[in-house]
Amino acid sequence: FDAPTPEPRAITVEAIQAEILERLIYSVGKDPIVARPHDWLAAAILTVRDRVMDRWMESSRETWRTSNKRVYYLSLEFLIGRLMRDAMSNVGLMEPMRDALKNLNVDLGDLINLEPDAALGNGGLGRLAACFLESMSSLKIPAYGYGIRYVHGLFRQEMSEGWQVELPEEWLAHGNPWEFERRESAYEVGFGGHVEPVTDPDGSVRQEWRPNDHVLAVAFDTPVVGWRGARVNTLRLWSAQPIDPILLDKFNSGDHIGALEESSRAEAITRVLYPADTTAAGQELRLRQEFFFSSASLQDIVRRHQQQYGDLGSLPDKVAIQLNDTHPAISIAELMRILVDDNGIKWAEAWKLCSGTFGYTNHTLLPEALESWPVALLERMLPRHMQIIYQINADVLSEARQRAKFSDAQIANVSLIDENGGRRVRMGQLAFVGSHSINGVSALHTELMKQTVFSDLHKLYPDRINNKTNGITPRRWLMQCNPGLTKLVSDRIGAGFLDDIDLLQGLHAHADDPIFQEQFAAVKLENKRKLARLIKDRLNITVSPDALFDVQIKRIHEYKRQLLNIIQTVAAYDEIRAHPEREYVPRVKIFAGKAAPSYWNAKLIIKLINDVARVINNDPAVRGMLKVVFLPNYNVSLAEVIVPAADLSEQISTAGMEASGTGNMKFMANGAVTIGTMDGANVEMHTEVGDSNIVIFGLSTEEVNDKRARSEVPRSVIDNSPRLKEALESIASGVFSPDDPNRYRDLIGGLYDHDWFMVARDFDAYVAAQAKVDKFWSDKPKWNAMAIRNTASVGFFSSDRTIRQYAAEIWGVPVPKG
Ligand code: DL6
Repeated sequence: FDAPTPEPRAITVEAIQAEILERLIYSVGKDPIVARPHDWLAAAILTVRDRVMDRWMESSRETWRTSNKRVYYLSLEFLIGRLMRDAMSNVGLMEPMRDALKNLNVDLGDLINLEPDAALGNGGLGRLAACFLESMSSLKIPAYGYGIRYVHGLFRQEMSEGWQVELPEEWLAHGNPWEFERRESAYEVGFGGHVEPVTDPDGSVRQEWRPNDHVLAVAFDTPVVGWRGARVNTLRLWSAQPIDPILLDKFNSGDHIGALEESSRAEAITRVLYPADTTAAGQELRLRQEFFFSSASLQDIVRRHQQQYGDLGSLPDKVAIQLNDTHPAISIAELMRILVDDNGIKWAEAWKLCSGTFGYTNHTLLPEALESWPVALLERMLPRHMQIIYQINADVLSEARQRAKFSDAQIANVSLIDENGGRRVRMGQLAFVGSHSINGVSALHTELMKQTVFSDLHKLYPDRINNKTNGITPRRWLMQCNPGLTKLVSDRIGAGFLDDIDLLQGLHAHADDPIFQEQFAAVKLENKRKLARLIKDRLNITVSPDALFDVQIKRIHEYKRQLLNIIQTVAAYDEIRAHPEREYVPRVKIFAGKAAPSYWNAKLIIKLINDVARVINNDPAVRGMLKVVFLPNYNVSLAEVIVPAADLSEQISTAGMEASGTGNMKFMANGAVTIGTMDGANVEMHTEVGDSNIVIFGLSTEEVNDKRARSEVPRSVIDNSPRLKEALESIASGVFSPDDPNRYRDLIGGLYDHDWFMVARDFDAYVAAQAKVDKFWSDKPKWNAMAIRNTASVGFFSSDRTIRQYAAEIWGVPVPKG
C-alpha cells in the first residue's frame, strides 16, 4: 500500500488537449491529419479514462486497506448505454474536454453521439443494474458488477413497412477503449460429466464433480465512476473462450472446420444477449450463460476473499452478493459446491454462510417469466448442482413439515421441484431459500409477492421478504440528459440538489411563480424542438413543438398496453373527423420500443401503431390536431432525448402486472405529468407528488383479479362504449390495413373474448383521464405548476435512496457520509 501515487493531472484545456493528441498518436496510432471520427473518439475516451484510473486504483487500495465489506451485484444484464458523457460529467471534465477538442477542430457533441450504445440488457432490469452501479460508486460503496460481455447486445430494430425487423447489434465493431482485458483473471468453468465420491485421508467421503467440458471465462473490466469522482468501482464482464483455441491434430489432418469447433462452442456462450424480456427463454444456451457467469464470478469472489482473509468462515461478514432476478440463482448451488466439496466445510455450516451472503431481488410476478429448468437438463449439464439442489430441497421440505406443519399443497408450493407436467427446478424457490433477503421493487409488487408466488415461503420464513422501491440515477436522467433544466433549477434554488437530490423539494415554493413557470416551459419547449428535429431527420414527419408530446416508450408488451393507447388514438381520430367544429388540444403521440422477436402480438402492435400513424398523419381532415410517431430502435441514447421533451408520460399497465417501472421516474424528474394506473411504483409516485399532480385511472389490482376470477366476458363492456366499439370495428375491419384487412382481426377479437389485460374494461376510464389531461393542458399555469411539482417530488426515486436502503437493510454495508 506504499506504492507511489501519480500526481493528479491538471484539468486545464491545454493539458487535456495535449493528452488527447498524445493518445491519438501513441495509443490509437493515428496522425491527426488523417484521423477519422472514430479515432478521435477513442483518443477522447482514453483521455477521460486516464483521469478515472487514478481514482480507480485508490478506490481498490482503500478497500484492501480498510477491509470493508464488498458488494457484488450479479446480473445477466447491464444496460449501460454510452459511457463517455457520464464519466466526463461525473469527474467534471465536460467543459475542458469540449474546449480542448474544439481547439483540435473536433466537436464533442459529435463524438458523444458516435459512441456506441452498449445495450447489454433488454429493458428495466438491465438499466436498473446500470443505475445501481453508478449510485454505489457515488455513495462510496466498494462494489463490483458481474455480468457477461456479449459480443452482440440487444438487436437493432429496423422497420420494414411498419414491421419490426431484427438486425445484429455491433457495439464492439470499433473496439472498446473503456475496457481492460484481464487474462490473469481467467477461470475454468465446467459443464457435464459425472460426480464421484472421494475418500479423504481422514476417512471422510466427499463428492467430486468431474466435468467433461470446460471453457475459460476471461474478465474484461470497465471502470464505473461515481458523482464528483467519489469512487470508482468495477464492472467485470466475462467472455467465454476455448481452453484450446485450435485442435492442431484435427487441423493437420485436414479437418480445418472441426479444428475450430471447440472455439465456436465456447464463444457461442457469450455471443448474444437473449432478447427476452419478461418471457421465458427456455434454451439450453441460456442456462449455460447463467452458470458460466455465476461460476466465474463466484470463483473470483472466493479467490479475492481467501487472498485477503485466508478462510471462508467470514464470508457473510465481508461479502454481500445480490442476485438480480433468478438468472444468477444457480450461484447458490455453486457456492455450496465450492464450500462443501472444494473446501471441506460441513453442509450445515456452508448453508449458513451461503444464505448469509446472498440476497435476491425479484423483478416480475408474470408466470411466464418465472424461470424453471427441466430436471433432466440440469442433471446432464450440472450433475453435482442437481444433487445439491435435491439436498437443499430435502432440508427445506423437512423444515416445512416439522416446524411449520405444512400441508401437502403447501409443501408442493415451496418445493424447489415443480412436479406439474415434467419435473422442473424452480429458480425463484432456489433463490428464495438460499438468501437471507428477498426483495420486491415497489411497495405494491412486494405485497403481491407475499400474497402470490412466495406466499407459502413467506409463511415459512416471514422475516425475509422486504421492499426496495427502484430508483434512477439523477446524474444521467436529469443533469446529463437535461442540462437546460439543471441550469434553471440551479439558478433558482442553488446547486445543492446536485449532491442532495431531496433539495429539489425547494422547487415547490416556486411552482406557482409565473416567471419560473415560463422559464420551466421554455426549457421544455427547447427540448421538444430538439426531439422534433430528430423526428424530422429520422422519419420525415413534421411535428409542432407547441403540441402536447404524449409519450409511451418501453418494451412492447401486452401488459404495458400500448394497444390501449393506440385504440384511444383511433378514437380521438374518429372524433376529430366527426366533429370538426370542436376545439382540440393538438397532440403528438410518440411511441418507441422493441418487441421480443418471438412475441407475435407485440410485433403486431408495432405494425398497428405504424399503420395508424400512416393513415392519421396523411389525413388532411386531422388538420395537425393529431400526429402519431413510432421511433425505431429505442435505446438508452434515444431515451435521453425523448424523456426531457415529454409533456405526458404514459404508464398505463394493467394493475398488478408492472413490478415497478423506472421510465415513470425518469419522466417525473424531467417535469412530465404522468397518466397512469395504480400499478408498480406509480402508486408511490402518486403519494409523493400528490393526487392533483398526476392523472390516475383504471381498475385496481383487486378489481383486475376479481374480474379474472369471474371469467367475465367483456363483450357487454364494448357494446356499452360507442367510442370503443367504433374504434375496434375500424381496426378489425381493415381501415388501417387495406392491404390486408384481416391483419388485426384476431388481435381485436381477443378483446371481445377474454381481454386478459383489461384493455376494453379500462378504456372509458382512460378516455376520461385523457380528457382531464386536455383540460389541465389548456390551463397553462396549472399545467406548468403540475410539471414543476413532479420534478420537485422526484427525490425519493433517486437510486441513491434505493442503494442506501439496500446497504443498510440487506448488505450491512456502511455508507460513508459526504
Ligand atoms: O426492476 C426493474 C424492472 C421493473 O421496473 C419492471 O417493472 C419489470 O418489468 C422489470 N422486470 C423484468 C423481469 N425480467 N425478467 N426476468 O425485466 O424489472
